This record gives sequence, C-alpha cells and structure tokens, in this order.
Amino acid sequence: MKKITSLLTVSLLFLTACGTEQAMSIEDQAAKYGMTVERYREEKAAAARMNMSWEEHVKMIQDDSGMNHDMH
Ligand SMILES: [Cu+2]
Repeated sequence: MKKITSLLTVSLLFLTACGTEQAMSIEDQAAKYGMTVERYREEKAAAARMNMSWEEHVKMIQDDSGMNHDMH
C-alpha cells in the first residue's frame, strides 16, 4: 500500500512538471535553452523535419554545438 502511494506521488509530481512546462511561454522556453525566440522556432521546425523529438534535438544541438546540424 505504501508503495502504491509513493508511486502515485511520483506520477503526480511528473504531471505537475509537465503542466508547468506547457504553461511556459515560448519566450520562457527559448530563454531556458539560451536561444532567441526566432531560433527556438527554427529548431522546433528542424526537429520536426528531422523526425526527432524536441528533447533529442536539443541534446543533439548541445552535443555538437549546432555544427553539421543537417548532416545527421
Ligand atoms: Cu536534430
């Protein structure tokens, strides 16, 4: 029973985190990744073009500092 309760707590925390993320404005999101809003929009589009999730794409950008971006 205790296990179920902590599992519920974790899921709730997770949901709360997701809700917060979605409530962030595009300006906030861009700032979070150190990008301008314009750049953020471009990267979002690039991620979609590459069929990558946003998280994967951000990781990729940060890993190779945006070099050879369209090569992978
Ligand atoms: Cu990518």
